[in-house]
Amino acid sequence: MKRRVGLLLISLLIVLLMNNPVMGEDNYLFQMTDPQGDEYGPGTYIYPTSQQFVPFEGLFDLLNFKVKDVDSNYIFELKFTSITNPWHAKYGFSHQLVQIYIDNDLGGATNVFKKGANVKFDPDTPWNKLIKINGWNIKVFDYQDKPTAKDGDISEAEVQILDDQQTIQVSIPKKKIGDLKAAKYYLLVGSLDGFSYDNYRPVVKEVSEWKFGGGTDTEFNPNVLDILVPEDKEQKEILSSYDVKNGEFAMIYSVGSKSKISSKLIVILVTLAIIIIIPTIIKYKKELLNFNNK
Ligand SMILES: [Ca+2]
Ligand SMILES: [Ca+2]
Repeated sequence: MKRRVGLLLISLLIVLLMNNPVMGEDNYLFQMTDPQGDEYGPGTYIYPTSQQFVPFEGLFDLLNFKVKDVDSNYIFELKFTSITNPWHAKYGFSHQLVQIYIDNDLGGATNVFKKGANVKFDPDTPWNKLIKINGWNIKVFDYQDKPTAKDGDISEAEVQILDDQQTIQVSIPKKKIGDLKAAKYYLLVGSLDGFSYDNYRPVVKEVSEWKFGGGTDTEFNPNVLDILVPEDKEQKEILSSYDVKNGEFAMIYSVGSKSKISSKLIVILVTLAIIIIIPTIIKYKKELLNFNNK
C-alpha cells in the first residue's frame, strides 16, 4: 500500500513536470516546429526568378519557433531551412521578413497593423503587440500605435545568426512587449521587399523576376509564404480561405503555450492529492500498528 502511494505521488509529479511548459529546458516559454517544404503559402506559391533568390528553396521555410525567458529579455529563435545574405544586411539575412503578432493582453485588433500581408486574425485572440523582424531592423508596435508611425525601432534588440547558420535569434527587452507567460502568437513569414507595403514582396498570378507567382492579381491572396498553424489545422486550407469576390482576407489562427489554467489546475490537483494521501498514509500506519499490537 505504502509503495503504491509512493508510486502514485511520483507519477503525479512526472505528469506535473511534463505539463508545465515553463519548466522545460533553457526557460523555454513556448516552442513549436513547422513542417519542412511548406513555404508555398496556400500550396501554389513559387519563387521569383532573380538569381538573388538562389537556392530557390528554403529561404522562407520556417522549421522551428522558440520563445525563451532570459532575465530581463525575451529571446525569439526562428529556424529556417536556409539563410543567405546577398544584400549584406547588417544582421546577416537578406530575405526573411518575419512578423510576430502577439496576444498577451486584453483588447487588441484582428486586422494587420499595416496593409501588406493580406490576412486577418482570429477574433478570439486579437493581437496587441507586433514584432517586425528583418535583416536591417527590429521593430515593436502596439495595436494602438498609428500605422503611419515611423518609430518602433528597438535599439536595445540584439540579433544574431546561431552556429547552425539556420537560426535567427532576436533578443528584446521584456518591457517592450509585456508578459508572455500566457501569450498566443501569429507568426507570418514573408519575403522582404523594401519597395512594397509593409515590406511584403507581392505574390501575383504570373511569376516574374521580383514577384512570387501562384497567387492572384488581386489584393486578397496572402503575401505570406509560411505560417505556424494550430495542430488541428492545415496551412493550405487556412491560406486559401480568402475570398476575392467578397473582398475577404484569409483568417489566421493563433498558436501558443497550452493554457496556463491547465498547468495551474494540475498543480492544484497534485496539491489536493498530497493533502488527501498523506493523512491516509498516517491513518493506515496507525491502523497497522494497532493491528500488530493486538
Ligand atoms: Ca515550414
Ligand atoms: Ca507552415
